[in-house]
Amino acid sequence: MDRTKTGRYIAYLLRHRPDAAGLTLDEHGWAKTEDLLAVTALTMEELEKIVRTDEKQRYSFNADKTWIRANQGHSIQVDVELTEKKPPAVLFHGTAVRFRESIEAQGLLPGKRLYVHLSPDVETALKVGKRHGKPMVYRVNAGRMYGDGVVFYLSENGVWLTKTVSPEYLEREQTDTEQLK
Ligand code: HQG
Repeated sequence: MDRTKTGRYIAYLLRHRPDAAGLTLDEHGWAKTEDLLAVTALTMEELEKIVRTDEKQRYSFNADKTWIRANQGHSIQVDVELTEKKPPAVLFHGTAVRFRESIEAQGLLPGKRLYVHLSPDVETALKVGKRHGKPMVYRVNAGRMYGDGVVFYLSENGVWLTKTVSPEYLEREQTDTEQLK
């Protein structure tokens, strides 16, 4: 497997389906490093390199590297001990144009994941949106949400997370998507 594919497989196992390879995660999302090495046929050096160089810093080891987990993005119920944090006044959410009607009626929902993922800048949000088709970006009035008592978390790898975003806090961001490609 090439490194991207291996990285995807690790994300799949650590966030969504550890059981697919007979792994178990503890309540905080940790898998035994030696078990992950066994099921991926990676050496420790290769796994360390993936963790170190992952472009989104998706994974963390514990201090002595005997355990590994995904920093965020889970669909299974684990408590990765996210840090509650006051968000910036504005955050962004990238999505696909085809979800617009539903999002503007229901707000942002976490879908299969545990949280709605929000980006600190438009460029990142656009990249996230492109994964789903023709992208569009919403500006999220995070400051007002926070003032209204909504809890935000910042993951180890800089993704802002919150349970849901109701439509009153959303505004379409006018971006020149061509220019930002
Ligand atoms: C959409 C990647 C209809 C939502 C990225 C999104 C991110 C609705 C899709 C991370 C909706 C869920 C997460 C509603 C939300 N009606 N559609 N009411 N509310 N949606 O993949 O945010 O590479 O679960 O807009 O960088 O796209 O995996 O979430 O389009 O940080 O590390 O439902 O995944 O990181 O899709 O992406 P996803 P996401 P990784």
